[in-house]
Amino acid sequence: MKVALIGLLQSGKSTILASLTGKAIPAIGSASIEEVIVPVPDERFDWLTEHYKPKKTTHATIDCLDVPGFNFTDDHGRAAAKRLIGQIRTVELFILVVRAFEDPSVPPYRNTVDPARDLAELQTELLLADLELVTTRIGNLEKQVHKPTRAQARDKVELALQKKLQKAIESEQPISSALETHTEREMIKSLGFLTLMPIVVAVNVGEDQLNEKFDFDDRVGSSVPVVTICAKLEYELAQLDADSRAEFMADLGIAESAASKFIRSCYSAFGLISFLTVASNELRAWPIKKGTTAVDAAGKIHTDLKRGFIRAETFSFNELQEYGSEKALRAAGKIRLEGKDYIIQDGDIINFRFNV
Ligand SMILES: Nc1nc2c(ncn2[C@@H]2O[C@H](COP(=O)(O)OP(=O)(O)OP(=O)(O)O)[C@@H](O)[C@H]2O)c(=O)[nH]1
Ligand SMILES: [Mg+2]
Repeated sequence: MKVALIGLLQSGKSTILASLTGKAIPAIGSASIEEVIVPVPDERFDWLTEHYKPKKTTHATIDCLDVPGFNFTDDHGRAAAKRLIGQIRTVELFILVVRAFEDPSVPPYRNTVDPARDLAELQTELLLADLELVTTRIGNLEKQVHKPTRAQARDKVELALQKKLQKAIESEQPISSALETHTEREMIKSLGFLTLMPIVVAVNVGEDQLNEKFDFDDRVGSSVPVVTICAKLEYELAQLDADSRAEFMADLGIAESAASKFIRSCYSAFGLISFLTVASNELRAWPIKKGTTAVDAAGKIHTDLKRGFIRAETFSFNELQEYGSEKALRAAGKIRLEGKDYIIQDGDIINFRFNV
């Protein structure tokens, strides 16, 4: 999965990413997009590592783009933002990072800290970028539909659709709200509309705001996950060794780091689950879309596994924990031999049998 962290200047995007990787924060004011690979936290891993003692463990990862902050307050900033926005149209999820923390040493965007206003500005800019795209497309299609080409009928349908999308944007609605059918979605998929992208809102709060609730329903609708995160604190936590971190978190009354909550919310916003494999001394988590069949899941690992698929030897992590060992599971008849069309469940541990 590829996601982009976007936001206004200095909202804490790079610090959030550094807290997810444990690596250093890159210098402030970078002008180019950096790619950061973030491992997906999975509490099952610790138990499984203890149980199987594999030589190697490989977490599922999320490919995150750290996009330099947008500054829409002047022409130079707008031009830079436009260029950056052009480079993130192909990701699959946007994380909108807005600043709520007060800190006199970090000058706020437009001179005041106001997450709701910043979120509104970001969304308006995304809508404007889409409006530009839609308008250009309508211009082209209007010329094209008069030509008796093979695509004429299709062009007419698309033109009507684009006009509908234009209306939606003009009333400040995202493109996603105006699409009614799968066919419509397919028709415009390749254009890379920004407001078609699923989003997660990350509010970067101060240490004294950890329990504050932020309600942006009137802006983003209630289906958009909103997570609060104190990037600075999370970054400091990430620098500690595991024991001190656990102690520190217990002191603060935190059950799960906000960073890991944050990653999980991206995972679910994107409809992803993980299945696990234990083979050749490697424990590995594989991210797949909910609803993926066994044969397609096998294909994620290797095309040979898909081609020569015989059966998926499957049990769930929870059952393994309950019964204590694979041997006990086998004795209890809990190891299933699933066929090609079996729908993989989150936490399935799978050994693919194949023959090529
Ligand atoms: N007090 C406080 N400062 C923070 C927090 N998060 C980030 N900062 C500070 O804010 C400044 C900007 O943080 P970055 O993570 O570089 O923000 P950014 O969004 O990546 O910035 P640009 O890429 O330049 O837009 C740095 O000086 C951080 O130390 C926070 O939660 N609390
Ligand atoms: Mg940055």
